[in-house]
Amino acid sequence: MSMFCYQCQEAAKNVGCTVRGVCGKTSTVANLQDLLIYTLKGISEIVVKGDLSASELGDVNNKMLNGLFITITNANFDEDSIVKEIDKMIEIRDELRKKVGVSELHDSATFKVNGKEDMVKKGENVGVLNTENEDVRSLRELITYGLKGMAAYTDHAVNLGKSDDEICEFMYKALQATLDDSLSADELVALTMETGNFGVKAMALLDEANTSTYGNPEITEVNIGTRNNPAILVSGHDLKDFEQLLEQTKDSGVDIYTHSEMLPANYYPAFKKYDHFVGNYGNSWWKQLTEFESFNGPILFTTNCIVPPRKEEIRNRIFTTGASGYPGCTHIESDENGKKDFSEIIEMAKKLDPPTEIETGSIVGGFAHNQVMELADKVVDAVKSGAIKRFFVMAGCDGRMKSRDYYTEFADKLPKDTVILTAGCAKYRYNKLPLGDIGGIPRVLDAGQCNDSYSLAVIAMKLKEVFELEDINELPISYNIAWYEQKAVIVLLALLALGVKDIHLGPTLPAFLSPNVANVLVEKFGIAPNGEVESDIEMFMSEGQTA
Ligand code: SF4
Ligand code: SF3
Repeated sequence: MSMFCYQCQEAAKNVGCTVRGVCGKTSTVANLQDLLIYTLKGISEIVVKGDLSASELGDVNNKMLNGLFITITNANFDEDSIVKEIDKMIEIRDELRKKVGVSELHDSATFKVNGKEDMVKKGENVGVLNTENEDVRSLRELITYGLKGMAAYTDHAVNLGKSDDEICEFMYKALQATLDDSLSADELVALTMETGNFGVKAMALLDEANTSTYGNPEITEVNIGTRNNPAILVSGHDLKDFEQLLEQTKDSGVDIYTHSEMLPANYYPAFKKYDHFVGNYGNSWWKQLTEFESFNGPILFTTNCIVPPRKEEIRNRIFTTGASGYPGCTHIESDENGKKDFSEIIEMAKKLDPPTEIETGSIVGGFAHNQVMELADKVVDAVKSGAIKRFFVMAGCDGRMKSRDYYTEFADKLPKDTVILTAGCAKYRYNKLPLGDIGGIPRVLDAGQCNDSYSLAVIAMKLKEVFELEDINELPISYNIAWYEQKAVIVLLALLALGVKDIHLGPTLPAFLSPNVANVLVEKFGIAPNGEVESDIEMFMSEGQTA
């Protein structure tokens, strides 16, 4: 076995990738990522034992967030940039160690490596399987993956000037705890729940950062056709990068389109003012190789999900920034003030053909919490009159496996008096189906990116208030969530922390849940895998009560 990774839903045989990732990650990248995480755990031990506060750590917090983000599925495949990151983190770690002068530290806080090969070897010995007890391993990884998701959300907020020391301090504490052999399984379960609580805080922080900077998302008809100008396609999740590119392409004759998880940028008032922002091109992340081919112009990845581009011609048109990276693609760094110079992409776009149209028409979105609350009276009336019988939260991720057809079929076969609440790229499984509306309320309400799943929790909490219910689980809302990468893990933990029960999770339960840990989630929270479409719909429709 040259690597072991089971952090995403597409882990080989739903056990783990051991030779090369199904995602395309090489064993070298996997081992380097394991070492990067290990180094961050070492830093965390020094921070915790040295009693350092996040405020005195300053930029180290941001580097810790970025380091975690780099290891999220499909974010960064670039060995050299991960090596650089490890070197940087070891330097920070050693400086902190000198500063606090604590002794008796874990190997992660003191190990030395010399060059890439040495790093890979070390990484092979400090990864997931280094924890022998499968339940402890499962809980440690569940927490670590939750922290990766939390880091992504916090990192986006930081890019918009919002941070929260409490979140970072918790992250150091939790990272350190995953190497602490004295903790019992019960203590790790408690820490998992605390991770969910901080997940809610991180998502609220990002929501505040996005809406205070760009306004509240509003109902928007998004064009999915094309125009006849050269253009740049923007993928990933970072709105600050998107804004900078829009500004730099103003009056350049180059159009801008969103791809995959950047689609919700279309819903923000601040971006609507740009005439050269045309709409969305294409679908979910896993269809990118064919869609990039027909797009013709350059593509900017602001974060995950990258699919390894096999053709050199496409690789040459891909640019990465932030935590994302791919070998052979140009990476754009920011200056010390967070400014990025996108002129190379813009110049390339001018020389290339306009996009080839692959679809025409529009899709509707922009139903984040503020917009839904503006429609609250209509929604509440529809529930009271029985026009809406049940809501289905179908947020989360999409993936390339055939088993995900379940979600298309599920959405299609749901009774016509139900409404889907969604966020994340899971929506591409059904957002172009003609599902109609209920008295003017579309049957698919898209709140935005996976990063905006917080909106769905806010909507549920507000509805609970309006219907004067004691418990969020009394609402006529069912949760049928699709997961793929680690941001979905923090969304799940956040929902559990908010008291949501009976979440169905698919298309498979995570490989990193040991049978005992899965049992805890089943018994305490009613988590269940999905089954067959018809029987699942029947079961959901018969459960609970309408308000
Ligand atoms: Fe496998 Fe997923 Fe890990 Fe990639 S991220 S190596 S597909 S488990
Ligand atoms: Fe999608 Fe990668 Fe998770 Fe942001 S783009 S939801 S999978």
